[in-house]
Amino acid sequence: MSEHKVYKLSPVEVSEAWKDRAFIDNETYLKLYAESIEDPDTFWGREAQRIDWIKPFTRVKNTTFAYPDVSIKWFEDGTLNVSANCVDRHLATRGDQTAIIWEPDDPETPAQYITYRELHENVCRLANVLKANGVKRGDRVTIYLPMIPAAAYAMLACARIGAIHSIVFGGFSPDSLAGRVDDCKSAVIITADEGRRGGRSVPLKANADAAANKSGHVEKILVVRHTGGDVPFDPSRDVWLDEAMAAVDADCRPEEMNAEDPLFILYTSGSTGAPKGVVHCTGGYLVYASMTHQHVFDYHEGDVYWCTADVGWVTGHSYIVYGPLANGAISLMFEGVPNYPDASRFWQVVDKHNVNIFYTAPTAIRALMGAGEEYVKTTSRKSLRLLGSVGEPINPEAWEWYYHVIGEMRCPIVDTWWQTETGGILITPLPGATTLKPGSATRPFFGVQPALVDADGKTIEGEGAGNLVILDAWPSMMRTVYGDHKRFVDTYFSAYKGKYFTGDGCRRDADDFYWITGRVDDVINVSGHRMGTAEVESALVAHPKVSEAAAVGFPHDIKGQGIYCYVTLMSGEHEMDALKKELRDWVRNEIGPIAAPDHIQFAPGLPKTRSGKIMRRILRKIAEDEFGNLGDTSTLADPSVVDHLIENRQNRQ
Ligand code: 6R9
Repeated sequence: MSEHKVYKLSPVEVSEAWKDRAFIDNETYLKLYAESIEDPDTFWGREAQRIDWIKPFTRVKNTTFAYPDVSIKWFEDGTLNVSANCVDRHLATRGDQTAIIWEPDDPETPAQYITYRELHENVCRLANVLKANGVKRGDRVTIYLPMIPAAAYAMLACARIGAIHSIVFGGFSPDSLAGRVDDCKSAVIITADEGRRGGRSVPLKANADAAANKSGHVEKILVVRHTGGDVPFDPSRDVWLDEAMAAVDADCRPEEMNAEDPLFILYTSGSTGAPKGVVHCTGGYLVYASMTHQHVFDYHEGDVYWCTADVGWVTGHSYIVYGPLANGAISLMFEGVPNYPDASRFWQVVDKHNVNIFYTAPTAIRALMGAGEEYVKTTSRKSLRLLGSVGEPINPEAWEWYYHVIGEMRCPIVDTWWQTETGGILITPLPGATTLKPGSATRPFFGVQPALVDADGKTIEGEGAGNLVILDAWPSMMRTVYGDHKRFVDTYFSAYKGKYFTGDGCRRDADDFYWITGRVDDVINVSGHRMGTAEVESALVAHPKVSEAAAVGFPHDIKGQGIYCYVTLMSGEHEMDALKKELRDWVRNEIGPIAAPDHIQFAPGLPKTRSGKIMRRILRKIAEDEFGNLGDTSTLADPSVVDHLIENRQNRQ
């Protein structure tokens, strides 16, 4: 462990360039943090002025975590429009400045530079197309798009007319898409003919068709012509967006929305059941996304900022689109993958567009680290000033490589901890203010009160480890689970009454710095993507030959965690390798490639308690190769099951 290594990346110590740049030094951080906790109304009332309000709010914070009456409202009587904030208000000063740099999958295809003025026209036209197709304020619109500028147009067009978008990651299967469409009863899907990733095409329109046929709700599919591929088209239901956008007005009045009106729904995996529709609202979300984007990345006017996430995940929402565009930033959107055409691609793109701020996931860093330094050394990267990490704990080795090899000891690393539910970054260093420790997300952002509790809910003071909870509300937190407020309250506020439970384990060191250790619930984090074990299991048991299944995570060098499944077959079925492949493909088809199990082990029996509960703790240990340390097995109904599982465990990696 390199915990003892501490990087004092204050502006003075790192570089001259830093000295005059950072917005916030340590003293300012401590002062503002104290104010944000002691007097949130004053702090957030002032910070909220960073965005434009149509009708100013008179009340700032009105929140309670009291179980079961959890209620979160911020700026509740204010009105605004998110798209006006992200687009229109920049027109006077930055109309001709680039808003979005689009870098395509294929490096031979020219990049696109979309100015704020062009963004405005595209958003307005798409908004008018939505209206012409019957979308009204409050309606849900599903977006199933690749990483192309139209994804940002679609999000902002929904925000403009007060429709609620629900983005479904392009890697999800038709079934997963249909499930999400049905849950929020969305009558419109916006998709593209095809996506392009790593030189391969993704059949988005065909998937959307399959989902629409399965779902009872889809009335219209709006299709972006992207690759020009030959795709099925049903004129009674489908609309080519380029034609429709050319035919409507280039201006569209933004709807006046209440601060607490929903802005979007984003489905995410939890420990149980189907993915939850996390609901984020208008005012608090935008204030917080904008503020964190400015301060965590120390974003200054004219900086080129690149977040490599997909807009299908929350990181893409808050830190490719809403935060950066609210700040009038230049946001780079990349269609491709880190290793196509080869492992130099990220750094070539950095050089091509003179990227100053680069934000990616540990899984990408580890994969590129594995590919070797020669892919890095052929590039300059001189434009880089700051590096960010998100999605899972970054192991100190990957941190060091990122710091030394990519940033050449010039760039601070902001290890940002947050979740779909939190809407924005909650625990993070502030460059220029925070001493960095490789592997630690360090300290809370303004207004965030983390705490550690033990299994009984007792608060752990000072140095120690426990479950990470947040004690009070922050502006961008989720408001509810779409259509199921009780599930919201039960999932996040019932384990430790009066506190928001994150699902993460965490350690706090003697300097009060936080070290996230990973999920403590049944969520697996595969390459930074959340996967519920329950989802994988229910996909497996839907297969006619499977009687029972249990999925657990295991440590994986590149992906952080991999998926290991124990499968009991129906009697009479044979345990064959071909069936393992069939089951892997089955899960891939049911959920999407990110859920495909790394290992499947046939198990005639699963370890269960006498009351019939599967003992996942034991399955996890076996998958982790720690079967010398299985803990108490005395409550097992049939202990011999475990010996069989150990004998037949799969060789990993
Ligand atoms: C933004 C995002 C959330 C879960 C979260 C935690 C893990 C995210 C992290 C991190 C350690 C970091 N996580 N960032 N763990 N250090 N910097 O990733 O949202 O997809 O909802 O995942 O990811 O376990 O609970 P989401």
